[in-house]
Amino acid sequence: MANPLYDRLFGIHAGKSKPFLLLEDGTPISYRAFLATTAQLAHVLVNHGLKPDDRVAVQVEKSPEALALYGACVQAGLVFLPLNTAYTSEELAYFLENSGASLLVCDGAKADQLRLLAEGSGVLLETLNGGGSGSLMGEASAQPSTFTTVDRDLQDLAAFLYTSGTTGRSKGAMLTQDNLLSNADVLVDYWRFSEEDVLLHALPIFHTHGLFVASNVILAVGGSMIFLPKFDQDAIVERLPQATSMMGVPTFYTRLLGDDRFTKELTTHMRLFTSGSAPLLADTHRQFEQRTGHRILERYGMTETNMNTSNPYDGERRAGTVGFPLPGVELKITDPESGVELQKGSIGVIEIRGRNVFKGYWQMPEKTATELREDGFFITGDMGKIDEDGYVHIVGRNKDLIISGGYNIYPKEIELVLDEQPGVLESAVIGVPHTDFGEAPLGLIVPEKDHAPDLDQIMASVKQRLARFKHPQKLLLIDNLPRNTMGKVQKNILRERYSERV
Ligand code: MLC
Ligand code: AMP
Repeated sequence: MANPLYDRLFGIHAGKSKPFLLLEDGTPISYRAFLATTAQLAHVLVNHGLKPDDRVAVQVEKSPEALALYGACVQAGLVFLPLNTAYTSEELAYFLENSGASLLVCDGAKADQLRLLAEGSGVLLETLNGGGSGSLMGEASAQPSTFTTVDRDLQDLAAFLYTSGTTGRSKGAMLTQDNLLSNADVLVDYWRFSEEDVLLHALPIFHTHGLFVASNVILAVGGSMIFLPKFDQDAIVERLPQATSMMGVPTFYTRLLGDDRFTKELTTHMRLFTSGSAPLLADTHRQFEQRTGHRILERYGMTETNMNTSNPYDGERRAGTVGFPLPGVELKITDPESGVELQKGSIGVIEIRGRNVFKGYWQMPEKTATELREDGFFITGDMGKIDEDGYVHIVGRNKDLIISGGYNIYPKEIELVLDEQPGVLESAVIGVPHTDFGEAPLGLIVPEKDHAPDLDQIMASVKQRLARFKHPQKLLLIDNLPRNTMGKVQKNILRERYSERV
């Protein structure tokens, strides 16, 4: 028996003195040291009585120790459940309750606030701060630096990543070892990663992009990562000369293009820039090429599927497209109503099948059944087409979703909060263009008859309950919501009417 994900991504690096992580201040962390921390953390987890398949919820700042905690969960056969640091206690309460997590690891600054919540749900609590201090590492430092890896099968669960839904309830996407490993292997080949690579890593590690696409790929080849706590333009400009490759969301690239220090000279040595998680404007693609001579390689993925398509490494990287289905990934375009496959060139829903596709939503068999077909195709909810040359284009979404700076926001979640407010009859949240984040939410409120809801009060309530990135840019009072004959709110009309009003 073995543990394929651990053995292939982590175990093979045992004893290596090569730097795995290069921290912001230049400190290198070798593979050997990283794996020792991983093993120590694995001991702490099992000493707490955690058993294979138990969930470990983690809401901490990005740090080497946080990444080692991912490795520790894999090594001990536990399910890693990373959470956006922006989530409020109310949001966190849902994730703990829904996932049935056994342990919550949080920042020390939030511990008092979360202790009650954790105790109430019978969840153990440990702290891990951005600098690596806290109770977790305190316990880990006393543990042996080797750990007997727990046996796992490729079909066993490795991670839960929560993704919001159109009903406003988040769903835990269950990802297996095979989902993660097969995708990492494909990306290594497709994007030509090798142990010579030094990836500039400025993404958060609580989502697919920063955790699986970036970190798993570098682990798979034994390369190095310049591991920045967050996207910081000064740090990027300073560290780019030491990197070979960088992965980002479109906001990274539009921000860099707005910086005079980001020159051709700074990037000449670079091998690869990739973009994903949100649409990269064709204009940004062109401007980037004009400035640096590099064509950004755009790819398309999802929490539920990891990476699906990519522009080619050697062939033409076409602006405004997400390239071709990756090897081993089947992609078809179907009619949104009938599910029948459409011909080349027609616009329909993108469906995906392959080893990359998740196992289903945790304890939501009905939701799983509506999105994951019995034949294995996953209905992404993205609208697209395949052109004459086989390139996939994403032209819109068949799901009510806003993507802001690469973070997903389901309007329903905000609408539920708005609808509860005094004097509010109903509401609609739409995505409007935002120069930095691509899109941002705007809240439209219809007051009850003869009421004048207090918008400041409502905004304060939203801020208390929902993560910062979900806060509407603005709230507007309007007379009524346009509806079609079926009674469905016509958000396209609202977008046309109010996009200019932010
Ligand atoms: C930060 N803020 C945001 C925001 N990020 N608001 C809306 N949308 C966002 N994405 C808030 C901050 O809290 C702050 O609030 C204010 O906006 C300005 O912050 P900032 O300092 O300018 O933002 P910054 O911290 O620099 O963050 C922006 C960012 C970050 C783009 C660098 O959001 C980011 O790293 N995004 C990457 C998301 C990602 O990894 N997605 C992958 C999902 S996986 P205040 O109140 O303090 O002013 C996936 C699958 C796939 O989608 O295909 O990859
Ligand atoms: P998430 O749930 O955070 O994994 O977000 C997945 C969604 O991001 C997809 O369903 C797409 O709508 C969007 N997405 C990811 N990559 C791209 C891309 N390159 N272009 C357009 N949309 C993208």
